[in-house]
Amino acid sequence: MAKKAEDGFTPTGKVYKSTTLPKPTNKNHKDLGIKDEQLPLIFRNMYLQRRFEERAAQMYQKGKFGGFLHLYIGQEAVSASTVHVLNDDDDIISAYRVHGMALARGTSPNACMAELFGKVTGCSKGKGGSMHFFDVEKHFWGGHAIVGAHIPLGAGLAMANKYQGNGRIAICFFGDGAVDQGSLNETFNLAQLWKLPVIFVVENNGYSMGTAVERHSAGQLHKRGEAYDMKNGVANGMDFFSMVDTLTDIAKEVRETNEPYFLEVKTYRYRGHSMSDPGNYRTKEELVEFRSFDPIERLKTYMLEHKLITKDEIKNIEDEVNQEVLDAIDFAENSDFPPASDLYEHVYVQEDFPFHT
Ligand SMILES: Cc1ncc(C[n+]2csc(CCOP(=O)(O)OP(=O)(O)O)c2C)c(N)n1
Repeated sequence: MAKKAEDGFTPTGKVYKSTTLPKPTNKNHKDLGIKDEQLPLIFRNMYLQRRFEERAAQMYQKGKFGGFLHLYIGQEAVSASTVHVLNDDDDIISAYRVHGMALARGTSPNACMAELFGKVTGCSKGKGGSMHFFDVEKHFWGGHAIVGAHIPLGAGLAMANKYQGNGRIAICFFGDGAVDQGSLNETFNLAQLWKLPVIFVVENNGYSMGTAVERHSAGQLHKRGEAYDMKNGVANGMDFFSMVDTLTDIAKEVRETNEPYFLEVKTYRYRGHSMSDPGNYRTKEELVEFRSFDPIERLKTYMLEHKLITKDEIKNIEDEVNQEVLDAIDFAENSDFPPASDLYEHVYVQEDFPFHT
């Protein structure tokens, strides 16, 4: 007789543990070539990402804007390290949990907040909203809401770079929910076959909506690369230094060899999938555990312990950022909605070829 269905097939009501983090690097900032004076700026940016989103959530709850709002809170070390390691003209493309990455890349909080509010001053002219932040001048290519759909675009950016011989690489982020999409497998095949300079990064934050990763994906995610002979590895996404350590080596290698790499970043999102998600699928203990690895607190403690900053200086940075975010809200509130005549504008790329400059 056939065996009765068990976990993974029949709903059990069991709460699954999500990600287990790999050990953080032993290297300090000097080992990683990070200058003393850079650290407060990195901290500032990570804090900006956090504060921006906390306020965005508040504005959403006040009904200042609608649609979806997916917060990146907890994952800020991933965006900050990416921007730290990559060159400014390397291409970044991401999924829909995207505010942190845009702010890390340098899109202004004003343009980001205005985008949430659907205002014409937003980074996508108010037409994208939360999931579709874009900043082409900063080589930031969004902001894509259909799970897995932008993975081929990431390879496309890399292909354009290789074709033009400009030395740039592309980095393409997606969530663990995207690893089982056909688009990933088709893209991996061509990226490896055509030797495209792209880093694929799965931000494994433990859950795809409310489904724990071990319930939706078989095996270790990064090993999916092995089927295509693609180099792959794992990094601790809750620790800025670990991410810098790993990404520096990968970026160097991808740039030199023109070969793709698949990195699994183990991280955690503190908030629900979106604003309407109460997160009943995980335990309070798990949340507390991951909060103890908080990437921003970790960097703050490191700087204090190494006497790279004082408590007063930290407070000044935090006050400054808090004000910057409040100013962004004012800016967004006082901006106009796009005119109706804009409806058919900017919905397709420019006419001149090649599109990717
Ligand atoms: C093709 C497709 N199927 C379903 C959805 C609905 N959906 C939106 S987000 C999501 C889960 C994605 O989870 P993950 O990729 O792990 O990203 P995370 O939210 O954890 O950052 C799903 C199923 C979608 N947007 N696109």
